[in-house]
Amino acid sequence: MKIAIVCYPTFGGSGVVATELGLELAQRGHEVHFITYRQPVRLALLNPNIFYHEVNVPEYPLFHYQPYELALSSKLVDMVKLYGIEILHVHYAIPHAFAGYMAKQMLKEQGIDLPMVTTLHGTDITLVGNHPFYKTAVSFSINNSDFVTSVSEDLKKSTYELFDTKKDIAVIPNFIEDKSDVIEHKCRRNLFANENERVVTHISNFRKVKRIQDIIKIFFGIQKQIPAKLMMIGDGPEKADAERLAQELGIFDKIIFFGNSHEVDSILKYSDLFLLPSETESFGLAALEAMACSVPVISSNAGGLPEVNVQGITGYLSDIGDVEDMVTNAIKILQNNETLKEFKSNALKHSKEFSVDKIVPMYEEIYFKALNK
Ligand code: GMT
Repeated sequence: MKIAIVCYPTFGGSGVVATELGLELAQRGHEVHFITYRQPVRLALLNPNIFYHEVNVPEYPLFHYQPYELALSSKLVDMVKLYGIEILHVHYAIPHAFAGYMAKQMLKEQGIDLPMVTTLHGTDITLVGNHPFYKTAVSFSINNSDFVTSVSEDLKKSTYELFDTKKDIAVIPNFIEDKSDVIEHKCRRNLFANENERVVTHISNFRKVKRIQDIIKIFFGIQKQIPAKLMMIGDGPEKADAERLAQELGIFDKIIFFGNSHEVDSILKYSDLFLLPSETESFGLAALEAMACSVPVISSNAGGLPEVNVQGITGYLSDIGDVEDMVTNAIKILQNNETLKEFKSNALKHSKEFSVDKIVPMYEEIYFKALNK
């Protein structure tokens, strides 16, 4: 099949899922065209089945806001015609599904029927999409997609609760590739932590929903009882406040702020615990990435997290903001080597439920249906 993928090219989860999906589809012999404003961070182009088409939005002083959707929908039409693309798969409803709909309409006028699959990722529904300024257009885009998928049961439920739609939504969980060949660099661990210290890690875009202050507070509680270091990977608006809080609590020297890193897997490989106390999380791909590297998870029980992190098996879940409970649970996991080993092994085992081989065929099935509808 010839598939166009539209996504955000940044470090965010939806862009990562879309890129990994495209790469996997290309491995399986499909022709994949990424259409977005910058080359996705995880996209390597050394594959004859992978194409990247950049959407350019020329700056024009008359426009207070440059019309990205217009440029995207035009590019989609041009690329579909040039390459004979058969399916459009948009990740993150805003504004991709809306631009996709416009492209569909333009193509229809030219006798081309382009089926559109929209994958909802979370904040496009629960935070941004739900804003009254966007809601009407998001409802419209969902209702006018040929197929809609969501990354968790919880997100599906929220979509029905928040939007005026009766559209069938197929739940296709996020997936993770096998990480067994990622090498555990003992020497790199030694750069940041002593032998006797546990390594606790967090990865995100440091937005408010991630409750970054809770992470610092949880770590504060952990290191009072067990020698530990905290690895903070990612960047975003909450980082400065987190650094300040760490200083106030006197633990700044026990925390490494890496910023956005391409070393995520290798850091996870030497981590002992992953923290994700988010306010809302449709799925929690970062938690799954941690589990695939044998790292148990302390998370909140928000959104789709209970579909990923299994209470008492792969980690623990607590109510949002219950820092004390999260510290207690973290200590339960970290306090002795035997328990830690068991949680690590459970985390890895459970991550296999979300393997590429189990999940990617679910998307292929939707594409076949879309082509034959
Ligand atoms: O919040 C993020 O981490 C970024 C955001 C995005 O749109 O890229 O992530 C959302 O999509 C991910 C991939 O499906 C999910 O794993 C995240 O849980 C989801 N974020 C939220 O729902 C807050």
